[in-house]
Amino acid sequence: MSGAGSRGCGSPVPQRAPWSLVAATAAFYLVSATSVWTAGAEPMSREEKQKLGNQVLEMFDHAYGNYMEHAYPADELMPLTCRGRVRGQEPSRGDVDDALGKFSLTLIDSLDTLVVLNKTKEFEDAVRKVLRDVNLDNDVVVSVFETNIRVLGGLLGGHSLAIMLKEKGEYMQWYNDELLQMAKQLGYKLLPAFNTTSGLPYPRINLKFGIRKPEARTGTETDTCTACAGTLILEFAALSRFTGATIFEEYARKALDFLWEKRQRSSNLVGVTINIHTGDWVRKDSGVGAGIDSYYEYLLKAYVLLGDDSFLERFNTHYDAIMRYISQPPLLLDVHIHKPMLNARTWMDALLAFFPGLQVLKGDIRPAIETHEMLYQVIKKHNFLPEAFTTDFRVHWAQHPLRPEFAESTYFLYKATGDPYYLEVGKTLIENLNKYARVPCGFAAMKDVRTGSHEDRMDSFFLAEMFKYLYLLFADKEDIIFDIEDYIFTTEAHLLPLWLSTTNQSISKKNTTSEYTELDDSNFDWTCPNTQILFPNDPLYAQSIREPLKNVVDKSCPRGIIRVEESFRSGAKPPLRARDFMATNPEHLEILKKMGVSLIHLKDGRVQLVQHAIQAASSIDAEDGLRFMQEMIELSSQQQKEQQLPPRAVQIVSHPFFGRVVLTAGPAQFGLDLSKHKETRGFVASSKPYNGCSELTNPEAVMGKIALIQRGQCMFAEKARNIQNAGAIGGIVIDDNEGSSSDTAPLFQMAGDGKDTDDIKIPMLFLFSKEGSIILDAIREYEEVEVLLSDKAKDRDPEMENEEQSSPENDSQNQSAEQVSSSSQEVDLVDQESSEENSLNSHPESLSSADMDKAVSISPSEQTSNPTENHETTNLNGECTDLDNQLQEQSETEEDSSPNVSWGKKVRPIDSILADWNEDIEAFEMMEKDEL
Ligand code: DMJ
Repeated sequence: MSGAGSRGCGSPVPQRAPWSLVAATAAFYLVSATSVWTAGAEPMSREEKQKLGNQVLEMFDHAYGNYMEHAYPADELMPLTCRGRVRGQEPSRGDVDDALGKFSLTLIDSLDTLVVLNKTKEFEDAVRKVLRDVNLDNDVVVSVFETNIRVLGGLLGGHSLAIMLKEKGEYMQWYNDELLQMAKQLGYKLLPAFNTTSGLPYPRINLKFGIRKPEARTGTETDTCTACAGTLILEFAALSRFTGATIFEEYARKALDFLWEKRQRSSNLVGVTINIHTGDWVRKDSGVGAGIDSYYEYLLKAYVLLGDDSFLERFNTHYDAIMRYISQPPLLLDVHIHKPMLNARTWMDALLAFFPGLQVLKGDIRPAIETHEMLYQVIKKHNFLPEAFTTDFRVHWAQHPLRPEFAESTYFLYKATGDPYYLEVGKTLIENLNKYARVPCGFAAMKDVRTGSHEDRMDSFFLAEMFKYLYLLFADKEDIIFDIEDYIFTTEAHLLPLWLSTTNQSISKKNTTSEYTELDDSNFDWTCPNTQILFPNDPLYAQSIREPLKNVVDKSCPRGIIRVEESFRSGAKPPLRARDFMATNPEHLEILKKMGVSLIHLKDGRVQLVQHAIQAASSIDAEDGLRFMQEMIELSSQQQKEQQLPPRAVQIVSHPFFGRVVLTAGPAQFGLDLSKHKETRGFVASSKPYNGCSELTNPEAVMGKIALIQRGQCMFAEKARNIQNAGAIGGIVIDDNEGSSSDTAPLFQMAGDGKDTDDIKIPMLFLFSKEGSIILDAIREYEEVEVLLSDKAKDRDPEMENEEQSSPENDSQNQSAEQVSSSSQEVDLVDQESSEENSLNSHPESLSSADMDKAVSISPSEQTSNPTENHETTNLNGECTDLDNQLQEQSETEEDSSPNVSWGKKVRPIDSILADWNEDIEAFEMMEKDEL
């Protein structure tokens, strides 16, 4: 360990020091913790660890097996419809699809996972398939970043372990660097992206045609994210060092050098997006999550892998800034790079969950434990980490695409502390994945952690990362066929051997700058070596740090918001706060003008704000304008959310679905409110006429059932009345727009007809055509289909699951299911069939600070209200309001919020179900206040 410590502090570079850093850190902690552990979390027996490890293997088989059987050679598995996702054959999901290059992405991303999981035979087969089937020359535009971390990284990880196995003498004896050759081919395909004056790569490239040719359909972009430009060095340097072709490492270093030069000099922070031609920061907000995350990760890991001190010095400089401004333990909050005491937002994204793991590598354990603990409590509240959550731990973006970052940090914290608590955390992750995300054909991403609804999506990183980290968490050294500490994990958890640090070093040290900030170690306890916290003698060290935070999510006053207010008090606030703005106040208009913000009155009564920084009176006024616009965006989006009804769930509960398929449904502004009343359960029946626009001719068929009605030709309320008159207990309106899906269209709420709709007593939900066809297909196949309409999916009955697992129909159970995915989190459009009084809500949340020269539209009623006062747990004076009791009550009732409802044939007495559900209703009402 002394080698690691002295190395990190700038003494001569020992040849294999980086290796020592990784291996020795982990080893020390394991020894100290396992030998003297006395109290705290109970140690986990070897049997239990093995059992959990085996469970991970079984889960991997389920995911990988279904991919290979039903999706391969497509890039990804669509686990609800049980088929491959082929780009161009599915509705576009926007940027997410840029990871798909028709190169069997999931197979390549899974290669080294197979070896880690001791599936050597399967690895050998998989490599043969890659060599036989994968084409890297497709006419498809892909993300340079994603292709690098997933495909180049996957090929290099596969190569690294292939040569390791070959050397062992049993497997892969035929292997002759073929994966490396493919990696090199791909590397050359990515190089044209670097043809910019800055050396920062274009964000996208056409695998066949490169960048510029007209047929490339790319090369016109001006911006890229910092992580996109700064997450290449590990793969590119490994490629150079494996092959001797230095150009790759040179290009990646040049991009990193440029980013380093462009850091904001007074704060030492970087923004989220940068202009690849001018180097100007396009988005000047800065955090450790989306858009920046792996830039920091790669600086530290580049030092570990390549033995180049300049990377460590850069990392330390940034880390110092992160800990000064962004880290507000246990929170990590984005700030502005020029005014780093000013928070840029009041929510955090799920990607930052990797950061505690990186802090472990850095040796700064205390904040790692704190942030990890906070994240774990968010997970315990919502089963998964939502894509974004507020500083008071409400859901901000409700999706969860089975991201591995939290598992990654859990693994590294366990390695560092040896605290069995982290094994229990891993066990919870496994349980939640099996309980909520497992479907018959793989694991489905969560579309909404609140409703438990699924998305027809299983990203390749789930196999590349999640199973690796979970398996390693429970594995002892002898469970893995090689020494994991001889390797470093890339951001996609691909393994690169540390011996590369001493191979083909010819280009090390070129192009490095020497401007580093002299850090004043005296004020910080994250200096290196950190004797204070790196070698805690107390085996209960981690627990003692977690203890004060044990109720942070449910009970404490979020510090981030206080800090926003403090920073405003300290003079960084814009002269006019968004919440105070009144479009009729001449003084306000004058201030706006000074800040370069103009006001446009739209015909529909809304006003639109547009900022042109160059029109501001001074650069300070321009910055004030920027902050004002950001505040306005947050305010406006908050208000929109308040006006929206949350999405609802349609859960198919009858055989052979048993509650496993959960469809996201749009609510209605009339009829029974499912968030306030118990859910409605019943068999479905199509109404006649199908559009439900006149008296039903088949009342006997829909009586006591949930009627299916097609959208169109009359108002939603009219349909509801007609099915209600026929005796239906609920209705599902299915979109008549064929192929529509919540993948590609935002959900909306069905509006009334402008008249009194109190007479409508039954619940009504809306499904897009693809989701609706899942139910229609099920009727065709199984005739009797029972569904549950609710605001949140219910747990499945374990007994039913057992029955189901032994059923031969298990495999086909879900194959008729259709896509339920969406990248949009919004539920705010009012249907075109609604009355004119219901105007469309705008989508200010889709504006980022990068869009500042665009516009924010606000409705007149929004101009003076103050949502912050209603919802944040800190009031505007920065004082903590007392929500403790309310939250306590909520957490108590939440314990029981998922009763075991019987799906399918087995029926519980209605009284018992009602008793359970009444508790749920109370809990949900409480939750609704808090987060929906
Ligand atoms: C992975 O592809 C990589 O970890 C990347 O750096 C960001 N996160 C995704 C998974 O969430």
